Amino acid sequence: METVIAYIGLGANVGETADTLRRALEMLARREGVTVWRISQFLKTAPAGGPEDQPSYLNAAAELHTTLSPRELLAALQEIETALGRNRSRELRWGPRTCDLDILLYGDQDIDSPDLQIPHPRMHERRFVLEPLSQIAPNALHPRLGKTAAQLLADL
Ligand code: A4P
Ligand code: MG
Repeated sequence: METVIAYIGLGANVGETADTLRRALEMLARREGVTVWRISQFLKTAPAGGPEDQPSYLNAAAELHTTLSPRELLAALQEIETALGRNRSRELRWGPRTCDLDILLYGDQDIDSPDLQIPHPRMHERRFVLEPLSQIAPNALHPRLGKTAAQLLADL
């Protein structure tokens, strides 16, 4: 099976946020077919979008080496979000959440289907994504925009 390098974004702004991110990464690392290769610092960031008074976020990015398909990886991330107490039915769009795990990049794949878009459609406009991603992978290439994470961050 082919191993692909994928990058994920992690975010939390409810509860013990640092604990949540650590536990999410531990659960991922235990998952068969996933190696957590590199982890950024946990960065405190101002909320982008959503209700005005929501708490600040803790954000991070991680490099995974994985034999899971994009959809298998998405399912694994959603399972972990749920295990960490995320309840989508009670959430506002872009509102507070215990744990949000997004696939940012999956190799050089460009996927645009209703349930899954890779690269993540808003990653290039978000400092809270590009800053941690640039820490671990400044040269990671956005396949659609043809720019690296560091270039996209500099463009903001
Ligand atoms: N989905 C499609 N593509 C992907 C992908 N590449 N990775 C679908 C993960 N999921 C993907 O996601 C909704 C649906 O997106 C999923 O069912 C999946 O099929 P969600 O996580 O339930 O909803 P969400 O988190 O509200 O949406 P999304 O798009 O993850 O939200 P954003 O755009 O990431 O915004 N401010 C700061 N400072 N830090 C943050 O982390 N996060 C948000 C959430 C807003 N403001 C923030 C932060
Ligand atoms: Mg999400």
